[in-house]
Amino acid sequence: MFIDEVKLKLIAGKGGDGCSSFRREKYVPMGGPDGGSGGKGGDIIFVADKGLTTLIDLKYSKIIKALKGTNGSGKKCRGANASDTIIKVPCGTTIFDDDTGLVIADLTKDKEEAIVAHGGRGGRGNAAFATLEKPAPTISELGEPGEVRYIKCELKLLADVGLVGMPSVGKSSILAAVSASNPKIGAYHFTTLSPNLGVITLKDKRTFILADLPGMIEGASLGVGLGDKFLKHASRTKILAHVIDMSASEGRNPIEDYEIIRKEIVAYSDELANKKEIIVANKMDLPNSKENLKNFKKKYPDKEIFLVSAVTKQGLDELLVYLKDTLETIKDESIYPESLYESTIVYRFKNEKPYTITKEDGVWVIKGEEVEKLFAMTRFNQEEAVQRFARKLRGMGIEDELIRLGAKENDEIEISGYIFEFKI
Ligand SMILES: Nc1nc2c(ncn2[C@@H]2O[C@H](COP(=O)(O)OP(=O)(O)OP(=O)(O)O)[C@@H](O)[C@H]2O)c(=O)[nH]1
Ligand SMILES: [Mg+2]
Repeated sequence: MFIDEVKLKLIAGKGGDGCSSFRREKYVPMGGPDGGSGGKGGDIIFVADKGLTTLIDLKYSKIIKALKGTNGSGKKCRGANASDTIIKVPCGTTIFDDDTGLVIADLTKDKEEAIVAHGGRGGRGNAAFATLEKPAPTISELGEPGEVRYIKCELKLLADVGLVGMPSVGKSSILAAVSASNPKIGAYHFTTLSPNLGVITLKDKRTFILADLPGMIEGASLGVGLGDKFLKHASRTKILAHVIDMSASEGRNPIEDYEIIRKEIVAYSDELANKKEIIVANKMDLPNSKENLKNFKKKYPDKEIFLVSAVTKQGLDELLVYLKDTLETIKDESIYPESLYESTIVYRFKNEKPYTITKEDGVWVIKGEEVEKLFAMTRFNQEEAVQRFARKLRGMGIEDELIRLGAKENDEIEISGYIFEFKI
């Protein structure tokens, strides 16, 4: 019901290119290969941060791109690895692969992290290709492209504070007065039929989520009125803000109202009954409120009571600051039981077959992550690199597969949009 959702394109960093170079020193005419490898491209890492409550910060960034690794250079200098790009999300964020719909990671606890898009490895420099048979290779690789992924982040919003109380006491009015949320307000009972959420931002920029729940009446715990459906929502909050119409409009009695709702809360569950509760005495702008408040305090001398008016906004700022301060003292564990979540899971799916070959308009089209990666990392202006490319294709069984499918010498082959001639 309250789901915050953001879709993003991730482009992890490309690896730095490898370098082809040979040692040049005085009096050493034929120095060996000394081209260094490129550095690794930056990963894109998602980290859970308990200071965040929504995905709003990500709403405006459609593409996230990580940095490229530095190229290798002569004297066997390895390029520097790029720093990773860190994206903070609230605890409880699930990250899906938007192409497959499968879960990539579930970040539930503070500081839990998952690498969602991997940076490419650095291309090897020619020094790395030297062997006994071939001590002076010229070949070097380009950096591996970073992983590109389309993802969806989803966050089931859990309210920190729930406004509970009888119908028409002003719960929705309070939410509307303190947040950008725009709930329906009405002078009749059960105006609110399903919970409304609002993000509260204090002057010092701290935030929390306030839920305006449907009105409760006698028998709610048994399903009367809107029933126990929203009592379940109340169970997942950290504080219950029990709203009382202190003006006793509609011929109400604030003490009775309080007792009826308390009875329902206690009947619903121990967990709910033991939850931190404060009393919000609303409609303090109306006559009779002061008198009723006096009686209420006499009956409940130890209760924490906040005097407010959703209409004049009196007392609301103090209420919000108190709620946030108190939230910070309540441990998360009581709300998010350990058993509800497994720890981070990161799934990676590899294609079963490393490549596919199709014939389109007389051209053999080869597709596949491995082949395309090999293509992207090959310097085609180097004779040795081209030979290695052909050797690798053969190693993957692509040559045999082409022959099996009926490919002939000099047929055209396409990889990553480039055309080659098939040589057997
Ligand atoms: N004078 C005055 N009227 C208020 C105040 N707060 C709410 N009201 C009025 O009380 C009526 C009910 O307000 P709502 O905010 O819809 O009450 P609710 O608790 O959300 O009601 P349900 O959704 O039916 O449970 C509306 O007519 C509001 O204008 C207040 O502080 N002072
Ligand atoms: Mg309402």
